[in-house]
Amino acid sequence: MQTIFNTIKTIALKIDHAIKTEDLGYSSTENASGEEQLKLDVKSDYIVEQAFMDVSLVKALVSEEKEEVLPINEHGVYTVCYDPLDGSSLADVNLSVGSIFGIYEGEPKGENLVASAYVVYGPRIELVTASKKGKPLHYRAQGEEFNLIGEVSLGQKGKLNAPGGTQQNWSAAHKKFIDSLFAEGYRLRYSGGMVPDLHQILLKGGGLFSYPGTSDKPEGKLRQLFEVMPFAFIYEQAGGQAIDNNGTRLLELVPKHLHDTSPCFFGSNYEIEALKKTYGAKA
Ligand code: P6P
Repeated sequence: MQTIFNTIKTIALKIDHAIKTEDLGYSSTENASGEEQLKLDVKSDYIVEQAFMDVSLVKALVSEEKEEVLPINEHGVYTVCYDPLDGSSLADVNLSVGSIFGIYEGEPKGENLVASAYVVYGPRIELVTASKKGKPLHYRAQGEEFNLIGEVSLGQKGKLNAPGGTQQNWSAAHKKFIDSLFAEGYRLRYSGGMVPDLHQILLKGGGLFSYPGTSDKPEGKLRQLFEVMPFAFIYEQAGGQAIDNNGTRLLELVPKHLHDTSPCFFGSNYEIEALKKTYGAKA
């Protein structure tokens, strides 16, 4: 797996350079989810594809920016599902954005996720990697080197609340729950970038990130294979929980299509248990 993580480090440096130097305008194309692509989305996807092209362990790539699976090596072991530049539309207002990677052994589904990683492109480039052994590991780039900062561990209860989705389209139960956290003194921390928002909760000891099913997006907005499950893996390895609106572990999801989404809740144990209680089984 280290070969794959090292490839992600190379990718991170190249995408960071692209963010800092390339055109932030829109291309004339759309991704598989019908979202208009930035030139940066296309460039970042190309950087990832080229980097993994020569990694013999990789059987195939699944990108948020591509409709279909891209076969790489028929003798490979892992399918890498990735969002090359999540929250890319935030780049032109100079907010942090990120890349997300899920590494699956066999059919891409929750139970086959064996490792994941994400990169945050902010004031510094930061990387978090996770495998089935031990806590996630947090790295910070210094020039071309990624220095290990330490293990990532979620507290039992946090202070941060990152409520996603258009509030006027939340269910009454969801609004009641989110307001109850604020009434307990939680602080609002939501940038609209999944990667920095979840990174902040992980590093600041805990809290809740939620992107529920809403009246306009009943199945949520975030994609199972390359956004939801890679972070679910990291949150669980860090000692937290990650569930859907039925209270099911996100790592038990089996997507029917590559670009399926899911309502998702990531957090420390206290917040997730409170969520389950408030909603009963259906969150
Ligand atoms: P909303 C960015 O477009 C993204 O995919 C995630 O990074 C982020 O968490 C979410 O959408 C934000 O969506 O509807 O709250 O603006």
